Amino acid sequence: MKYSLSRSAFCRTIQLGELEALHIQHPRFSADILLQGAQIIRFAPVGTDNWLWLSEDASYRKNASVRGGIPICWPWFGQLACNPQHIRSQITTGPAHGFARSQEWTLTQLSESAHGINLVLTLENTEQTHALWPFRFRLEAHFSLGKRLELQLKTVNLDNQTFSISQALHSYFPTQDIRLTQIEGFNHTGYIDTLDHWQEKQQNGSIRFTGETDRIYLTGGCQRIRTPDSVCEIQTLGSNSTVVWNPWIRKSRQLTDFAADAWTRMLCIETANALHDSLTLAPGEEHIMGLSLSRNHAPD
Ligand code: TA6
Repeated sequence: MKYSLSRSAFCRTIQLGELEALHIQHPRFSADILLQGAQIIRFAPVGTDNWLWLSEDASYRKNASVRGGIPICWPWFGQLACNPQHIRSQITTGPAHGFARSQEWTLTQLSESAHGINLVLTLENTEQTHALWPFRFRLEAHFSLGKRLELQLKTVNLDNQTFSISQALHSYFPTQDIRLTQIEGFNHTGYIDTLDHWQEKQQNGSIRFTGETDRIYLTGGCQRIRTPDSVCEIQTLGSNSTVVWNPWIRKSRQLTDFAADAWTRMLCIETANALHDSLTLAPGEEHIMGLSLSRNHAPD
């Protein structure tokens, strides 16, 4: 059931290129969430810049993910062929990162207060999705925006058969310089290096970037992005795998809507259920994977 914005104090719909977005102007923050893919592309508490990175070359087209913010990768993460057998075996082919990010979601809940806003965007199976992935499902993106950015993605199996998924909240973060950025929270954690024959390796200390980086860390929990001028903390829920990605110079040239030097100003830390951490849901079963972002200024 579509929620009407007619009585909303802080939310209205706007048009960005071919796409419709929820534009939120709250006394404490502003935000923009695309209805396509339930993709939040901007969250800026008063007095701060966007906590999320959004490509300056981003285009807003139907059926194409927008470069930045938090794309929702579902019902598989990455290339289908790189997924575990029980996920690959459900269908023959499909787009990288699944189809949820290119579907039109519906605003189904909204509550507003002086402290912030809670809203839910929902996607249910359609003929189009069923042709791609033959299962009945409900997907709910629960946003809780205020002092923090909280996003919880709930998958519900509405079918009479079991299905398996992998998924990720493909969060893009800004930095003044990736070469002066480090990620804490993965010390002594194993990771799969997708750029080195998917070998398992061990992380020692903080993650630093000296080249193209595309790793699946075998843990969730509390992570910290330390950039030259801020510290962003990510608290995850229902996730035991995290993708860390920066395309660096060469890969950047292969990316859509991505300036040649944009790699210096962004990184992705993606809360996931991937590989060993993928999920199998029985009929009626549900799973919630989520993140909570908070941010403060780096100590001088
Ligand atoms: O999450 C990392 C990754 O899988 C990279 O390998 C790269 O493909 C990136 O996602 C971007 O994918 P996209 O389809 O959004 O261009």
